Amino acid sequence: MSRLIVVSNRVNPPPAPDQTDGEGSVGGLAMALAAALREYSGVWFGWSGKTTPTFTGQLSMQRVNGVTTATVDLEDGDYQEYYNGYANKTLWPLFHYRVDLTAYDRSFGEGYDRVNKRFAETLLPLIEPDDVIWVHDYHLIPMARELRRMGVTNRIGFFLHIPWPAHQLVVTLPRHRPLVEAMFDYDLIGFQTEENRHAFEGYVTTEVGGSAGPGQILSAFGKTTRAAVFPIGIDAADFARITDSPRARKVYDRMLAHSVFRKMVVGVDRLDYSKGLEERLVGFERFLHDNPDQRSQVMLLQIAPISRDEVEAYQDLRSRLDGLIGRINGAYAEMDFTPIRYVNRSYRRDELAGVYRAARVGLVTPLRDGMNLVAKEYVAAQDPNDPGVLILSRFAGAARQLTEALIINPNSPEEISDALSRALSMGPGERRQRWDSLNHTVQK
Ligand code: ADQ
Repeated sequence: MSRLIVVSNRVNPPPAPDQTDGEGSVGGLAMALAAALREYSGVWFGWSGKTTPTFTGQLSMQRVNGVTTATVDLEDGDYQEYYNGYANKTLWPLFHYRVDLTAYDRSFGEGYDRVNKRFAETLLPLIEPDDVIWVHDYHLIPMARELRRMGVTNRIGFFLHIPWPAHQLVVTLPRHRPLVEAMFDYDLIGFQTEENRHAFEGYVTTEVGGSAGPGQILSAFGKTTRAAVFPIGIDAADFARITDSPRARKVYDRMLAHSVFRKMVVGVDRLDYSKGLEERLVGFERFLHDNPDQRSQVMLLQIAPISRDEVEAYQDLRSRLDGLIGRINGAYAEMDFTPIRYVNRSYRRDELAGVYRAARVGLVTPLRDGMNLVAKEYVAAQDPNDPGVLILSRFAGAARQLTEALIINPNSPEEISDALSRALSMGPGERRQRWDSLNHTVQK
């Protein structure tokens, strides 16, 4: 059997379900890969999370929870230009439709190419002839190009965890063409949704005169690749299992005890501008304003671990959120109660499961999201006899699959407010019916 070599920016060995999540392991990619990597023998290669004054290319190999990891340190300048720069200040905002936050510095693009080349050179000695290489996400788009240049002929696949944006956005990148050409060095490209795949195909056919053939084959730049849709899932059975664990039950009991007879609405997101946190809070504020009779019966728990804190846009968001939450709590709090509980830390998976289960409503309102695994985790953690209601943004990839959620436009505070009213008053029959269908999808 051929080995699997997974390449991603960060390497997070599969966490045991009861393992405390460290800062680095919060994120959808880590959780999703953990499940896949347990099944295959192979290597997980990427950045160690550490930096050094100059690049050494020194590989550090470890075996953790049944998976071999191989990591390399980044040079300080590379970290700024590749990671904080091109990945998190250029591609991330642009691919989430935030042209206003996108930085187009040339040095970032150069750092990005340099790091991809360095990663490829470091990985090269580990590759055996039959290995299948699977590269993840927007940090590493040129990885296959660099490997091909070094003569690697193995099968290489790529999965994009974030959206592929509309053509008009892609072309705002000064070097969009080489970036897309680099995608054609993969044998297979995976997208989260048909909409994303379609946008990619649109770029290829209209911008560079490529063609789309049968079997999802795309041809351009004198090369062919296959571009298909593979919506990412969660290990749903495992998630349902940990929801039943003693730790999860304890958290569940604690949440009920501390919600003082109120129904809990929960949000769980990395603190990121793509997640629509401000819009969610304004929607909740609108709900409190429009429903005075409900004010004493509901509370919002927002868990938002700090993310990419070296990037200014994230610091700005954080202070805006602090202000907004202060304002809403100031206006609607009682002496013994605040409507919004806001927490900036990570939790263990089993603890999160208990929180999800204790919440009558899961409120997931990204402005753009490749998929959104929190929506799926919320569903998987519900009590089949008394499930909660998922409110989900139409702009999350997950909305294409989880059609029985209450689907909303997060830009509209009224829609969020109305969906909250509806969810909080929904009877057990409708809740069960919707959940059965959602859970079927998540399990599948
Ligand atoms: P993310 O943007 O990180 O992922 P998401 O898919 O919601 O978003 O995954 C977040 C993960 O982090 C979930 O597993 C969640 O449980 C975990 N998490 C969040 N807050 C936590 C906390 N406080 N403590 C512990 N764990 C926490 C990217 C893309 C998504 C895509 C995934 C997978 O942006 O669109 O769904 O990759 O492809």
